[in-house]
Amino acid sequence: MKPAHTEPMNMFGTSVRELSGAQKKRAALAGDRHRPSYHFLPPAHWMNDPNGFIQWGDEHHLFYQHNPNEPDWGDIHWGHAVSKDLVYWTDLPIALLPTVGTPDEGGCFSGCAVDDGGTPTLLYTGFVNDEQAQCLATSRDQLVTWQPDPNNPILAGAPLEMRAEDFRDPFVWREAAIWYMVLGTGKKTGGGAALLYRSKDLRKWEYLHPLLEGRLEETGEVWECPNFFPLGDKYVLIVSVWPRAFVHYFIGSYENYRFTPETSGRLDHNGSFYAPLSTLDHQGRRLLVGWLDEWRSLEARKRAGWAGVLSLPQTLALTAEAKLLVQPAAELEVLRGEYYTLPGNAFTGLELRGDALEIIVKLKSSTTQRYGISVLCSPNREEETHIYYEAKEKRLIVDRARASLDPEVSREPHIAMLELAPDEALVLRVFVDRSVIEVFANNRAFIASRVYPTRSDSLEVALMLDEGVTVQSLEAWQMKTIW
Ligand code: DQQ
Repeated sequence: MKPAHTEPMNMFGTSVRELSGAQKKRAALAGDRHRPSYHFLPPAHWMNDPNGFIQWGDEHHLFYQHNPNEPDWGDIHWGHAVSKDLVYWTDLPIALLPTVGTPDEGGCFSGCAVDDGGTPTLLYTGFVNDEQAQCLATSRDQLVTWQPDPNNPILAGAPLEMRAEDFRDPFVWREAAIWYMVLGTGKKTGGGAALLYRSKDLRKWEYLHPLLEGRLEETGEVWECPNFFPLGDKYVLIVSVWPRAFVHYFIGSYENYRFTPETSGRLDHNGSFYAPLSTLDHQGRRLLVGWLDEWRSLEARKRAGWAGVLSLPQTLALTAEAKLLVQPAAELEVLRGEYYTLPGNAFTGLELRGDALEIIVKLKSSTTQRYGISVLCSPNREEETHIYYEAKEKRLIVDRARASLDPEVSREPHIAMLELAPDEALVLRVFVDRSVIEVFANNRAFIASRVYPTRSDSLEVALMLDEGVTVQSLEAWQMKTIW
């Protein structure tokens, strides 16, 4: 059950912060069989990147790129929601909106939130006439309403060798008394770059140098939404590669304000996870959330009335080999409802059905090339989504070729690289939430995907087992709704 929020009530008996209009919009869309039931998404219309993710007091604040009038990108505002546990969210009023005659007239693009000596402060990119410049806003009422700084933009103009039209997405942190910021951009000669700045007051910024520059053929044209933070005894830089392609990370050392990557990899190869944003919570955990885009046409989105979902919150850590360890946040376990497990080892078939499930399955193969699990299957198997490991190619796949009878939705497979040791079992932790599939494999590979089954009975779960595969364990839960 949704925990009661203890918030001040107004004379109408509703929370002074919560928007009753938002609840009505949510109620109107609740019957949509593709609308996720335990993932965060806006009351209606469009969301893209998460923004300003911060724990403030005992609450987590989440902002997001939001078009409040259409299920399509455009007229970008900052939507806002709050949660005590990263699971149940309450809508708050829109935090930032494009304002005519100011540097964010064309949209309030991505950014972050910081605690400036007790003052909640947002740093974001304002967009006007193809120019991008950095802006700031503060709140005087505990993060409910936000006032853009009268001196916006606080930073305009990219360094000469960088693309001024791609100069965005501030990510800010503090070292001793000084603030540091990375911005995403691209070099005029080609290749993405993350630029390092510093400031004493968050308002006057000095450019230091590129924190890292990428090679066009390896990591694309422009880097968006950079994140830079310590993890274990290393530092991590995460960038989203534009034109929207993949999410790349670098792990390395950081000394004298220079970052030297030692390893790198993809957080998402070609899937639905994009523009992730991290934050450090009060327990010292590095949390990460990303945007899960749609894979259907504008017409389909208009019929639905909404588009875009937030990923489940993840925690990041480093493996012994200095690789990224990606796990769903432990808080999500409160959503587990009715429990299912295999009756012993005598495996005969699954009686597990549902479109809001968490499944943990451990499979061991001696010979088989492909093995895994299928979800959202119709009884006659004309719709089915396969999630499997390909031993030879050393990769994990969400295979959408038969996920939907709708001819208009995307069927491309989503892929993550995964190399299992010779005697290592495949451990899949799969979250199914209507049109969302999130897969965590062996704590080190992650895929987010979207599927749109058409049949109301596409609810079955089946194992993909050939000779030589044993099921070491299978546990599953029906997941409770958060809305
Ligand atoms: N989306 C935002 C930009 C960001 C991009 C605009 C990434 O700030 O670079 O909505 O999806």
